[in-house]
Parts: sequence; C-alpha cells; structure tokens
Amino acid sequence: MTKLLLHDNWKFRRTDESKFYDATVPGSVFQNLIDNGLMEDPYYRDNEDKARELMKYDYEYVTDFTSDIYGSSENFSQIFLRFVMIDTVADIYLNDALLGNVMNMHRTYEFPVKELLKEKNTLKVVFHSPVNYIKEQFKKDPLLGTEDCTRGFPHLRKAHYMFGWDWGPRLADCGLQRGVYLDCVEKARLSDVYIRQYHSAVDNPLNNIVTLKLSACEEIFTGNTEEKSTIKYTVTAPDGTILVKDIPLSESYDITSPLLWWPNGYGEQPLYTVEVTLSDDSTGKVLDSVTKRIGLRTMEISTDKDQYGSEFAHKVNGVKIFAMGADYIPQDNILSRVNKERTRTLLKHCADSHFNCIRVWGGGYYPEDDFFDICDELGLVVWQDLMFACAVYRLTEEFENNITEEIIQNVKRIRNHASLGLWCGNNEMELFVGQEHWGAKNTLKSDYVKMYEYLFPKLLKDLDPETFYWCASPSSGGGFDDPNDENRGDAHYWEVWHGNQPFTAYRQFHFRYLSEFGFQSFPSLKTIETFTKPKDRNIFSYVMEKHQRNNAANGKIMNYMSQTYLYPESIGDVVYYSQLLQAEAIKYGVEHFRRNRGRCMGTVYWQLNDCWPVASWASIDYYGRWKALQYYAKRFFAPLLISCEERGFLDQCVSVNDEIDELVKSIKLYVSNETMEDRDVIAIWQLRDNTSKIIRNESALLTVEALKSEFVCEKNFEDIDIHKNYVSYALMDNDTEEILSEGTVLFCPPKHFEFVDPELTFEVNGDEITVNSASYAKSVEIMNDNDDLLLSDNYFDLNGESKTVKILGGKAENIKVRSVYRKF
Ligand code: BMA
Repeated sequence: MTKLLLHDNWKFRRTDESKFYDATVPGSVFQNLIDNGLMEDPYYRDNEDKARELMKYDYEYVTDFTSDIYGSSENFSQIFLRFVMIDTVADIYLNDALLGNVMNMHRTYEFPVKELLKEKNTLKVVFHSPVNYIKEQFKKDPLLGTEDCTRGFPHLRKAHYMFGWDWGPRLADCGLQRGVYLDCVEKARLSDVYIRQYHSAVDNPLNNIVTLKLSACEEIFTGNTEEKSTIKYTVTAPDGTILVKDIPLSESYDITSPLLWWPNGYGEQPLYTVEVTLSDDSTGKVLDSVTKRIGLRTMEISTDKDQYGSEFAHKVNGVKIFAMGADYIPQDNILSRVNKERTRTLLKHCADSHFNCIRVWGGGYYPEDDFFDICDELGLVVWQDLMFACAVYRLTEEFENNITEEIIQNVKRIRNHASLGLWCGNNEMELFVGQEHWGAKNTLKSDYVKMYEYLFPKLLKDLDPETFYWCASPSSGGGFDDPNDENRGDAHYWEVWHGNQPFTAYRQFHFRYLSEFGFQSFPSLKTIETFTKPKDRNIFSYVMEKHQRNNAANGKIMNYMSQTYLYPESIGDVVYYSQLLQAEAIKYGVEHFRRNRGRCMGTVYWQLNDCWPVASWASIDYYGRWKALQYYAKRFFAPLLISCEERGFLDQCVSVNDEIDELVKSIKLYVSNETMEDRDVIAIWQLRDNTSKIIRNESALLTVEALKSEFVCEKNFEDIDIHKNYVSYALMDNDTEEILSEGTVLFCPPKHFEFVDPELTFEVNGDEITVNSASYAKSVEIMNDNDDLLLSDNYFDLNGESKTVKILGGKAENIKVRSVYRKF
C-alpha cells in the first residue's frame, strides 16, 4: 500500500470572509490564526475570551493536488482518503463532491475516492463551530454535565476538556489535527492485526514458553477471485535477532526462554517486534505490511475477596504490584503544540520519579500511538479510560453507532501494547449518575447502565478479551452499588482538599486503590510571568483568577496555608508555600497507603500535568517545570521507602487555644519494599532540637521482604517541646551504606516551630550543587532565575549538614536557596 500525505498547499479562511490565509496541516484553526497574526496567544492574560469568540465562526480549509502525487489511479484497486483526528464537526468535499459529514474527533474517517480523483484535485473541509453546535443541540435536549465545561458538551464526541474544566480554559479549537492521507491500495490491504500471547508458566521463567497467535484482517479490492494473497509474519527478539521469518498467519509461534516485560521498578522492558506482511501469490510482491512491538507479559487486575472486601490490584506476570502514578490529562488545548518529544519528556519524568503506572483520564482524547510506545518503553502501566467523563449521555441509535465505531477503532489500535493495563468505562459517572446528578433520572440513568455495563463490556470482550474492563472510576463493580466504597474497587478521595480535611484525614481510610486524590498549588513564578503583566501578579487579580478554574481553590489554598505556614510576604512565598502544601498533602496520603500495602494496592494522584499555564493539581506545570510535589513523588514512590507516622498538633488540635489534656507526641516508623528482592536495611531515627543537635539516636537492622511493608518501631516523646524538637529518620542499605530514603517530621505546624537561621550556603561544582546548612532547614528549595533547573532532588530537609544534588537540566546560574525559616 502506498501512503501519501496531503499536507501541502493548504489555505484557510473564515467562511464569512473571502480572504484565504496559508494553513499548516496537520494543525488547528487556533494555531493557523496565530501563525497568520489573526489571533493572540490564548494563554496570555485573558486572551482566552477573545479566542472563544473566534470559535463561533466556521472555517474552510482547501488544498489542491495533482494526480502525479499518487500516480495513475489505474495502478490501484482502491484509493482511500483518510483523516486521523479530524476535529470535529466537518463537511468533506473532493472535487466538489460531498464525501461526508463527520462529527467525532476520536474516530479516524476514510472515504473510497478512486472514482473521484482527476488530474487536478481540490480537497475542501468546512469546520462548523463546535460551540454553536453544542449550543443548538442543548436547546433540543438539555443534557447536563460538569459546570466547568460549556453547556451542551455531552452532545459532541470531542475531547470534553476543550470546552473547559476545573483546570482548563474554554478553548474548543478544531481542525485537521493529526493528518490527511491517501492510502493507495493494490488489490488488498491489512486493516488490523491482533497478537495474542499465552504463557505456559509465567511464574516460572525457566520453563515458561510464550505462544503467539495472530489474527489479521485482509480487505480485498479486486474483483478477480483467481488472484490470491498470503499473510505471513516475522518475529524479532529485543536484541534484533530474527526468531522466525515469514511463517503463515495461521501458525502459532512458541517463544522459548522469553524475556518478560515488567512495569518500571520490577524488571526490564524488552520489546519484541512482529512484522506482518500481505503478499500477492502470483508475483510475490508485498502489498501491505504492519509492524507492532509487543512486550511478553500477563496483565490482570485481581479483585479477589479478602477479609476487608475485595482487593483491586494490577497483577503483572503473576506479581501484584502497588500502583504508583498520577492522572494524565491532555498536554495542551492547542493540539499541534504536542509532539512526541514533549510527551516523552513528560513520561520520562514519571519513570524517573519511580512511577509504574499512569491513568489516562476520560475527559480528554485517546492518546496517540507515540504515547503508548513510550509507556511500553518506560514500563508505565496505562489505566485507559474510555472518553466519557462527568456528564450524562443519551443512547440514541445514532449515538450508539458513533461510539461503537469509536471504541472499535481505538481498542484495535491500542490493544497490542504491553503497557495497556485496563480499560475503564468513564470518569466519575457511576458515582454522580447514581446520585442523580446532572438530571440523570429514568432513561438517562438506564442509558448509563446500558452503555457501561452492557454495551462496552460486550464490545471489549470481543475486541480485547485479555484486558480487564472496569465500568467506571471510581467503582465497586457497577450497578450504582456504592461506587466509592472503601473496601472494594477503586476510589476517588477528595475530603483532603474539596472537603477541607487535614492531611492526616487520609489515615482514617484504607482504600483498595486510590485512583484520584489531589491538592492544588500555583505554578512557578516564571510560569506565572508568561501569562501576566507585573500588575497581575497577585493571586486575587482578574488575570490570576482567569488562570484558576476551581472557584473555591484560592480560598482553600489560603485556608490550608494559614493552618501551616507564616503569612506569605510576596507572591513568591505564596507559590512556594502552596507547592509545599500540595506536596505534603499527597505525601501524607501515599505514605499511609504504602504502609498499608496489601490492603491498599495503588495510589494514583490527581494530576500529573497541565494543558495551559494555570493554578491546578498538577505536579509538573505546563512548561514542564517540576513543582515541589514531583520531587516529593520521586521520594515517596522510591522502591524502598522509610515513612514516619507522627502524632502531634496536626492530628489532635485545630487551634493553639484548644484545651488538650495530653497531646500525644509519637512516631511510628515503617519500611516499604516495592522491589522483587528481600532487603537488609537499617532504619535510623534521631530526636533533635531546633539547631539539629541530636538528643536521642537509635537504629534497627531489619530484613524487609520483597513487595511488603514492615512496621519498625513506635516511640513516644512525652517531654519534648513541640516547638523546638523534631525527628529525623533515614533508611540505609546494610551492605552499601547508601541512604535509600529519608525525611523529618515536626509535631507542630511549621509556622509555630522555632527555627534557627540555617544560614544556607551553596557551591556549584560541575554538574553538582552542594547546599550547606548550619542548623535544621525545612523544605530547602534550590532555584535559578529562570526556574529551569531540573535537579536530582529538591525541597528536602537538612539536619545542619550538607547535601549534594545533581543538575539534570538547566543552568546553574543565579542560584538562590531558601527554606521555610523566616528572618525578622
Ligand atoms: C476529579 C477529576 C476531574 C477534576 C478533578 C479535580 O474528580 O475526575 O474531573 O478535574 O477531580 O476537581
């Protein structure tokens, strides 16, 4: 098959204007308007509002191409015009003939055009305003959903976040987002390849044999029944050795001594290549070929019953892993700004921070193949939502046909990936539809059940029987049966943050798998500067509030800040403290749940990234800057973790004026081992005063079993002064004496601790920075003027000593260090 890109010579215009401008394809209307100076960057200040007006118009895209780009059509049995992610409400014309009206950006559309092609051709695509479309549909049928999104959004199969979310702007861009091709077919083509693998003994690698069984779809376009073709395949090992060449599709193939694919942290990610070819029997010519990379693994979700209820755990190659990751949202509102390198950088940050999992949330779009390729390479297990979120949908026949085709296409595209961990029906709809939110009653409620508990599981059983299907997130298994149950399924826990509960509130729960919990913060000042003028740089300003999409959020941040830190003196302080709050909140959660490994088997925090510069729950901001949380994540997701459950002011008091008979001041230490080996380690802890002088120093040698969490010890400190004493703790490898994990805890909020000036200094040596402290320094931040440093560690505590970190990105120029200590 010959594939020809139709990406040249495009022009576009607003349909109510006559002038055409140059257009980039693939690309979007917003990007093309910006490139032609017709629109300002919509992320700057409140430009979003002006950009929104521009999306109330229709846009026409036109290109001309000649027959010499595809040769003579006689050479081909059929020619398809193919659109990948055509976004969204569009009419397509070739040489003035209407090919179709499309309206689902999640689908790929193709049209047979052989008979229509001429020597000179004109391709025209008219995009209708998505905002006008949903407005009209809403008038006819007022389907509701989250209020952060423009009314009517459930009517259109367009990534919902594009119409706004509680972290995203209302910028419903459109266009030829991913590509336009001519697929010229000679006689026949391969339309689908599905590779299944069967392990004879996955838990016994020496005896394991993996049998590959392939199926492929051949579409024949020649009327001549005499002409025959054959499908064969070749398997190549990860090191490039060809294991078997050109065997018939119907034959299975046994891989002996298979190299297994593991999630990040549990082993390697070897990838085998399977190339499938379709050839003409009479000439031997290869007519079409498809190449897939696969990882050899079994991938399940265990929902076995136990003493608490039913567990929920990824089981890879027979091993139950503790999922550590975050929720992924689309990386941009202007999709042409997303590319493979940007996605790789983001996902690499995840793997470098010990993530083994990532949840693709249902309000975006099904990620490109690149995304899954990178997850395969990095060992990130993908929890893949189907693209339905926080809304009600009406299951008309037309809607059903549309989403069925959408799911078939995407499942077929994604199902061979090693990283695919599970399919999930939707985001938060069982929970809210069950509570009859968004007017979800009667038919709408029963349409919910039909879609997620009948239609989709049936489709998936047929298309991808190997991958676990879960009807919603959160869910306890469906039927509106207490979807957020603590003891079954996955849960979303938002009482810390939305419910204003203290960070210690996580400790009251033992969720089986937490797929969402989060806390907001402001992005770096450098990121704020990209969308503000100096006069805007106050978090309550008009522009800053335009870049804060959760109404109550600034109040919440300031409320938690008032409980924890001294009053901020500058916007820089607000950013720093807000990031520390966010990092501490999630740390409280993750460490508690890792201590309860077995009962809990996953912490996926909300959210990894941003789609524009904004205050949000993200741990990495729009420009790729790590907030404090990302550094914390690297530490609290460490394969070997020492964590400290302290008791003090935070879990027993609300105010300094509370009358408390006896404040419990204690620590409990735990070690969590998320590796596949038993480890001999030394847990060390010290009680110190505010100068960091050691008052008590103890340690314990222990063996922590593989994939287990161990309780180490409990200590009570009746006589300490909570404003002057703190505890430091560390975990050391018994053989190498390497410090594997460490931290400190206070027994009062940092604002009430009597810090002594740590007199922070630093030196830069090649690609290393050493920070020195004279006394206890909490939450040490190292930053340069551009805030473009990526360090091996940051936002750490120092006990009057030095620490050296590696520079992984950015320049070590104009560096500043600070801690929460404040000089008066
Ligand atoms: C969750 C998500 C998102 C939302 C987030 C923060 O429940 O599913 O819809 O952005 O909370 O409120």
